[in-house]
Amino acid sequence: MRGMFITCEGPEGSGKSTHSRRLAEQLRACGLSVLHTREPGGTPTGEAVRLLLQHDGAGESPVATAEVLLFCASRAQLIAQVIAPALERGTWVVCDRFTDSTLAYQGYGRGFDLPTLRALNTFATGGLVPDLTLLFDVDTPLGLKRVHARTAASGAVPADRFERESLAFHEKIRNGFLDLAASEPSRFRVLDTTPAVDAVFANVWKAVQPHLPASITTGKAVDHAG
Ligand code: T5A
Repeated sequence: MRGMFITCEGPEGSGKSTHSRRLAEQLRACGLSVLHTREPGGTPTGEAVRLLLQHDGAGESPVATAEVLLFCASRAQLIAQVIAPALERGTWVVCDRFTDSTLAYQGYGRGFDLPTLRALNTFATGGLVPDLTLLFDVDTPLGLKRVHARTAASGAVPADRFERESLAFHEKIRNGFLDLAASEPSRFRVLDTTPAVDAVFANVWKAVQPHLPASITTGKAVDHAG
């Protein structure tokens, strides 16, 4: 049986990376074969593209059109090399960002029209659509505060190109994601990540549980203490 394809989306600092990793662990604890991956990245080509996009790895910032195409290039490689084969062999895939990020950041954020971006997404993915999309939503200043605290704590790593964008840009992204979720309620589940991580994860699990195979009734809890 084909695996389930779950994407985790949201603005900066919403906690999608934290919760997508934890979701993958919890699903594995239920006995499922699970692949956790991310965009941009997830393949050698994708990780090279990530460096170009986030840290001006070529020594210059990509122009907005090149930015769209680079995200799509990373996505095409990830689908062909990793996601499609995994789903085909029955592995569940949890992906940290996917096509909705292009609509939110390059569409609502940068101002490209959504039909063009949707066509490019379809070209890159061959039409693959997630079975379930978890939208991690947080008040914009709180999300940015979390990201800045993490950057400060890590010392060496400078804020990336997107993290340096204005508050107004990040507000557009957040509202864009909420619009996308409202337009496709059967695919999206919106999760407020203002509460502490454990409380948010309980809601993540509630959203995913109905999709578990009938043979799996309850997952062995993963101990996150320490
Ligand atoms: N992008 C991506 C596009 O523009 N177009 C596209 O098509 C795609 C695919 C990717 C960038 O590329 C852009 C969007 C992004 O700007 P990235 O490094 O992957 O860059 O950045 P993000 O995806 O934004 O990842 P972040 O790690 O910055 O944010 P997350 O995943 O939302 O946050 P996370 O889980 O790492 O948490 C951030 C901090 O908050 C804490 C965590 O411990 C961590 O320190 N935290 C919480 N603290 C308190 N309570 C909670 N509930 C918390 N949840 C997390």
